[in-house]
Amino acid sequence: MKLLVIGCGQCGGRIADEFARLGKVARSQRGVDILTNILAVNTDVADLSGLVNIKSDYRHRILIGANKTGGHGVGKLNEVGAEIASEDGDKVIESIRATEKLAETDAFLLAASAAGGTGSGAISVLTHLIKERYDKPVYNMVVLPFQYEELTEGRSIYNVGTCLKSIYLVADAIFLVDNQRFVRKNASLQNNLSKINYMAVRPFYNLLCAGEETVPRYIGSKVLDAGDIIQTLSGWTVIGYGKEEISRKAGFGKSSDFRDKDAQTEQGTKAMTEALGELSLKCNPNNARRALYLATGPHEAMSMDLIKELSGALKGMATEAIIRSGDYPRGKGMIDITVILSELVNSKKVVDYFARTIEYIAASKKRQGGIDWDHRGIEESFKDIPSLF
Ligand SMILES: Nc1nc2c(ncn2[C@@H]2O[C@H](COP(=O)(O)OP(=O)(O)OP(=O)(O)O)[C@@H](O)[C@H]2O)c(=O)[nH]1
Ligand SMILES: [Mg+2]
Repeated sequence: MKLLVIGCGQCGGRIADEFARLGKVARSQRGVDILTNILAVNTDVADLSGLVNIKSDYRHRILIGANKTGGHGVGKLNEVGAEIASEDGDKVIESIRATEKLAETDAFLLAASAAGGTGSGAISVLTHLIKERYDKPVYNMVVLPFQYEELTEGRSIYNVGTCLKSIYLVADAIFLVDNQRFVRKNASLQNNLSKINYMAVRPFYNLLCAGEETVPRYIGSKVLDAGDIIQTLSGWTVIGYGKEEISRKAGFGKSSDFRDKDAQTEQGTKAMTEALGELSLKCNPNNARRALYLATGPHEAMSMDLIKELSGALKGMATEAIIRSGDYPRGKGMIDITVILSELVNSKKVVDYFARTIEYIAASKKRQGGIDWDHRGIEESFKDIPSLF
């Protein structure tokens, strides 16, 4: 599957940069192209300059709203980010049009943080703009803030609420990535951020490569291609990745001893358990209506027994989901699993953001006097969360 990735704001730009790095790895290590283009859009010159892997010309690093912000960002006001994106959105469309391999793009992926200003405001506007012009799925990847940010800045909750509402109205699917899930103690924030970006993007590597292979020995017995992924992705979505080394005990599939086969399937299910434990946002798999997994490992390890076992394990967790799956015979000494849970019907985290945004709006309106906010239902109040486009 080939993506055209667009990063919005600082966080989104860095995530797009990580995709660009992964794209280079795919090309050099596997000889496949998984991206048709990578763009970064920002109101901030310094953020754009800090990127490493995205081409540095103005068509790939797109500065918007320079006349309004002087190139210094929008200072967390996501409605300003949205306004600038709609004024300058044609710059992004121009860059998309200039993409040499645009026709090969299977889907767009736009990334941003929900709590900031530029990315949080721009992502829904740009998604809408792209959807109006191209008949391809447009996915979003949205990063949720750290707990300390929520506690210290009321405004960030409001940004998250308005961003989530707006993207839900336009994007075909939204990958949720929770910063707080990835916090590792004893590391500086900057290191954490790069690590989080790596961990958020890493699960896409095999997923995107699998369907692009042309060498017969790397083509699975059940290929997971763009069609399967597009069929799976809908609404709120999470992604996870797990890996397990194939121990000597399990051999490398060459042994016909039944105990070795057994050990291999056991390692496969361990990797599946890890992937489900490391989802980009904590959620109950029973809330997913669609799911997908890809098993990657040495040719000999990709047995029907393994696939049967893995499907059973996922079905046992995501009981309400239609499950798609594939195998990808590539790599050595390791079985790794990528899992996607999609069309989540109930995410506590998302519902909480909406509720807190409504509280935030109610509190600020109450301060201004007027409406009896204490006696309004959630349905009625939901309408009061402004949409950004
Ligand atoms: N995972 C991850 N989160 C980030 C990164 N950079 C910023 N964030 C998070 O993103 C939020 C802040 O949003 P930014 O992306 O910096 O904001 P922006 O879109 O550039 O908007 P303005 O700077 O306000 O114009 C906070 O919740 C940060 O924790 C990053 O590289 N990775
Ligand atoms: Mg910024």
